[in-house]
Amino acid sequence: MIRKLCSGSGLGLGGRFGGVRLSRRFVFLILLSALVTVCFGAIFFLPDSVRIRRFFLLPSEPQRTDSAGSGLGMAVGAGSGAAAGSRYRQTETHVGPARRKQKEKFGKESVSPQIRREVTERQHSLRDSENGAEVLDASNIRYQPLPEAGTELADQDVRSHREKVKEMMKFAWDNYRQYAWGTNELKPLSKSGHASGLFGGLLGATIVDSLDTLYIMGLQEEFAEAREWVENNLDFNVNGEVSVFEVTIRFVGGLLSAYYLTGDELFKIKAIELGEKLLPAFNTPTGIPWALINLRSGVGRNWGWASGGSSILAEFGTLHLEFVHLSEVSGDPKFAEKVMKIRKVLNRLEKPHGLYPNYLSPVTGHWGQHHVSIGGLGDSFYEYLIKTWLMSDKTDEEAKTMYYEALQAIETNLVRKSASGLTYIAEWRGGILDHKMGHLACFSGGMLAMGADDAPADLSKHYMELAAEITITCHESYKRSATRLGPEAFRFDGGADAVATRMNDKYYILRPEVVETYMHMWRFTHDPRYREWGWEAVQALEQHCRVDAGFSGIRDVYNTLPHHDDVQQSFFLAETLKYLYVLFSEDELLSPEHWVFNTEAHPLPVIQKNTQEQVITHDQ
Ligand code: DMJ
Repeated sequence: MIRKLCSGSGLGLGGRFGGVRLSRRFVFLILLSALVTVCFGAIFFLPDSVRIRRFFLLPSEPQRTDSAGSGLGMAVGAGSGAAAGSRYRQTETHVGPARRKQKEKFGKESVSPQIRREVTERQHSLRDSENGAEVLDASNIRYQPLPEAGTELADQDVRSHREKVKEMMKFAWDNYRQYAWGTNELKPLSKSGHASGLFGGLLGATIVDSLDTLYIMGLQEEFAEAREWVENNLDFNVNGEVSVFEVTIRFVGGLLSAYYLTGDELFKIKAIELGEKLLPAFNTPTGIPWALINLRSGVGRNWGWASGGSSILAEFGTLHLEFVHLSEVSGDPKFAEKVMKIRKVLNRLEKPHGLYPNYLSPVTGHWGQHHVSIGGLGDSFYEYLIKTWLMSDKTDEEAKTMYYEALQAIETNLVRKSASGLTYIAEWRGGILDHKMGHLACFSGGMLAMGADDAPADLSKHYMELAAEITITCHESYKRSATRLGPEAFRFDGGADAVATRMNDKYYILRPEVVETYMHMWRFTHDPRYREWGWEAVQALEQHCRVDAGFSGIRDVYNTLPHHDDVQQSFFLAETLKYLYVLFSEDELLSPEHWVFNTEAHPLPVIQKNTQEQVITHDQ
C-alpha cells in the first residue's frame, strides 16, 4: 500500500530526485509508529485489567492440549459447537500459565495440612469397592472426607442410624437407576422419569446432585456408574432455557464437589465447561445476571412473574461460592469477577431499614417490590455471605460485614416471638409483617450457629441462642403435624402457632432445611436432642414418604392417609440424606474447619489464606 502510494504518484518523484527515497522511508516510519501506538493504546481500553496484567507479566508458554494434562483441553469435547470451541481455545491460551501455576499450587498449598495428611494416609483405600470393582485411580485423590465411613463411631445406635440413612440413599438411587436413569428426577409412583422446567434440556440432575453423597457414603459401585454417565452423557450444548441458580448450585456445585473429593479431572473439566456456558447470563447493563439462560444461544431473560422483570436475590446472590471455586480450579479470574460485580452493585444500593428486598432489576439496578424474606426468594443470599467469609479462610471482610449488618436488620425488623414463646422470622412486605415462616427459612438455625463465633463483640452467645430458638420452632412445625414432617409454610397469626393454615402450604417435598439445621446445631453444641430430632425425621420419612419405588413428597403433612406428589426431588439425595448421614457421623467427616457446604449441600473446601491473591481478584 505504501509502495503504491509513492511510486504511483503522477509526479514520478521516485525516478527524478535522490531525496525521495528518504521521504519514503520517513513516511513508512511514521505509519509504522502510528500503527504501534494505536495497537498499544488499544490494550488499555480492554475491560479486564487482570488479563492485561497477565498479558504483560506472565511469560507466554505453549499450551498443552493433551486430554489428561491440564484438563481444560478436554473441555471443548462432547457437545461443544465449533464456535464455542474456538472461543474456549482462545481463553485457554490466554490463561494457560496462570492455570498451570494454579495446578501446582493446588498440589502444594491450597489443601490444608490436615486434609493432605488424611489423603496421603488413605489414598489407596478407595481403589476397590465392596464388590471389588475398580472405582478411581487413587493417585488422583487430593481431598477426602475421612475417616472412612462406618468404622469409627463408638455408639452402636448412632452407627445403626447412619447405616439406615445409607440404606435409604441406596434405595432412592437404585430406583432412580432402574426407572429414570438419565432423566432429571424419578417419579416413584409412576416409575418413570420426571422432567423439571428448571433444567431446560439438561439431563441427569439426580446423577450429578448425588455424586458426592454416594462417594461420602462409600457407595462406590453406584458412584462409578454415575461417573461413567457424566463422562459419556452429560452434555451442556442444549437448546433450552435453564435456571442459572439451579444449574449452578446443583450441577456446577455437584461437579466441583466431586472433583474436590476425588481429584478426578473429569469433574473439573465438566464444571468449567458448564461455568463457561453460564457466563452470558451476566451480560446485562448492571452485571446482575438473568434468571434464565439458553445454554446454546446464550440469550437470557427473567421469570415473567418476578416484579417488573426483576432478578431474584436468592438466585443472583447464591452463585458466589461456586464461581469463586470455578476461578480457583480454572485459574481464570473471570468467574470470580462476575460475582464480585454483583456484590459491588448490592453495596452501592440504599437498603430500606438495612434490609435487602428480594427483587432487583438487572437493567436499571433498582429494587423492585419491597418484599424481604429469609425464606424463599431471599434465603441463600444470606447463607452465602457468611459461607463466603468462612470459605475465604476468614479473609473476605466485606462479606463478613455484609452478613452481620444484614443479620442485625433482620433481627430488628423480622424476628418475633409467638404468643406461646416460639421465636420465628417473619416476612416483610413494604413495612408490613407477614407472620409466616417457610420451611426454606429453617436453614437459618444452622446459618446463625455457623456465624456465631465471629459475630461482633458480645453477640456470639446471643446468636447461638437465637439459632437454638429457631431450631426449636422448626422442630415444633414438624412435631405439630400428624406425619411428624413439616409443612411448606407455617403461621403465627389468627391463633396459629407454627402450623400451616392454608391448604397450599401443607405439603412437604422432601426438603432438607430442618435436618440441615439439626446437623449444624449438633456439630456446634453436641446437644443429643439434635440427633434425636434427626432420627424422628428419618422415621417419618420412612413411614410417609417411602413408596415401592423410591421416596415421594406428600401433599398434606396433617393427614396420615397417603397422598403422594410422585416426585423424588434430586435435593433429597444431595441434601436431605447427606445432612442426615453427616448428623450421625463423627465430627471429622467434612469438618467445618475445612469444608463449606454450598446451598445444595455440596462440600467445597476452604481456600487457604496464603494462596488466594493468585487467583481471586476484586477489580472492575
Ligand atoms: C435446594 O435446591 C437448595 O437448598 C436451595 O437453596 C433451596 N431449595 C432447595 C431445597 O429445599
